[in-house]
Amino acid sequence: MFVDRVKVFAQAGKGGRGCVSFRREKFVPKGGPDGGDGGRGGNVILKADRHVDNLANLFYEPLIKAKNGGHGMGKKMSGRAGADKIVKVPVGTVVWPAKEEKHPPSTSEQSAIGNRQSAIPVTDLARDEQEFVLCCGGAGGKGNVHFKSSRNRAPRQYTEGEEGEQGHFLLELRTIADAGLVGYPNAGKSTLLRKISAARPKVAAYPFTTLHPIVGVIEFPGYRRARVADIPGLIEGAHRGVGLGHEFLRHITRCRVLIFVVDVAGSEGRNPVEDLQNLRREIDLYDPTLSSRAWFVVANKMDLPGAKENLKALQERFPKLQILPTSAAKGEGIDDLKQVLATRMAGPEESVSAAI
Ligand SMILES: Nc1nc2c(ncn2[C@@H]2O[C@H](COP(=O)(O)OP(=O)(O)OP(=O)(O)O)[C@@H](O)[C@H]2O)c(=O)[nH]1
Ligand SMILES: [Mg+2]
Repeated sequence: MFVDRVKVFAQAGKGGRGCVSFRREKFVPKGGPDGGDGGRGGNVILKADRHVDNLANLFYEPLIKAKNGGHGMGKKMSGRAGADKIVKVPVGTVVWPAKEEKHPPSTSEQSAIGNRQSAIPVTDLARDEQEFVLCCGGAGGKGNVHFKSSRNRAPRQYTEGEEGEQGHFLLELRTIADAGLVGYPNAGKSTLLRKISAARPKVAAYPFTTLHPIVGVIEFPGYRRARVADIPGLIEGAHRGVGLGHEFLRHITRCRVLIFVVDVAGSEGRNPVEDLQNLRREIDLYDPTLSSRAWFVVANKMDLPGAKENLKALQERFPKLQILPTSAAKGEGIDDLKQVLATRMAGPEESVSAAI
């Protein structure tokens, strides 16, 4: 199962209680207080790991708890620290504060996650091995050694450990990629990705073959490389939830360039010019900063009848636009596409954040 959005409840460990104890030893009468401190509670830590590709582990275990600290002991011994809970998440995971709800969230709630609570993310784990302390463990309590004074030589005071931090969070994966393929179902996005990279997304003649994002890596001469994301097909009305909806556009929000793939032969009875206009509109409805992102068009299925005329119409309608004719099936125009990508990647890096 591929999970790219999940709500969790995280709770760090409580600190251990301080100890009340007195020194008892032969020949040391009234040895004084010697109760040690409690240990700190464990932290809940999120860690980005490139070997993890989605959030499915948290879907099944949406309650993340770290261990409590141990209580203090006699002879001034501190309690042990509670073990941290380290949760591995895919690189590109963005964390938001989420609405408080009864916990743990049930599986049906998971699928119908509401809006996030705030527009500012808690963290964005965009680098491999990046760590973030989501909830801090509570400090340990103080043992009675700390309460000794000239007036009170046998203190019975101690303090409890502090509670660990806790909260509800929404974790969202935003795939890390340099370029994203956007297009109607069956336009040939996955076929293209197979041609330009070693990725092997499924290709088939029915719509919505691709059900979750897949990233392919393209190697350019000189050890340069680009990551290209293939996402499920988009159709008109996606913003209303038609087809697989807008959900997957989240995975191209970090891309520097968007590649619009159209079936230029109109092999399914649609018009490529309208296809492109609809795709642009859907992108804009999802996020206007996404529609202002650098983009170009791949006119695919050039091997089919009618493609040449439609390509001309497309070029006339969008004279300033870069349009690359390809036939992914026949492997034509693939080198040009790689070349264009290499050039675009070599350009100045516009800073593209998670576009929040
Ligand atoms: N004739 C021809 N067929 C193509 C070409 N590119 C892809 N196809 C075919 O079109 C169909 C859909 O290809 P996919 O690569 O699965 O399309 P997709 O855009 O990834 O589709 P979804 O994953 O459903 O969004 C497959 O049967 C491909 O073989 C092409 O250049 N010419
Ligand atoms: Mg596909």
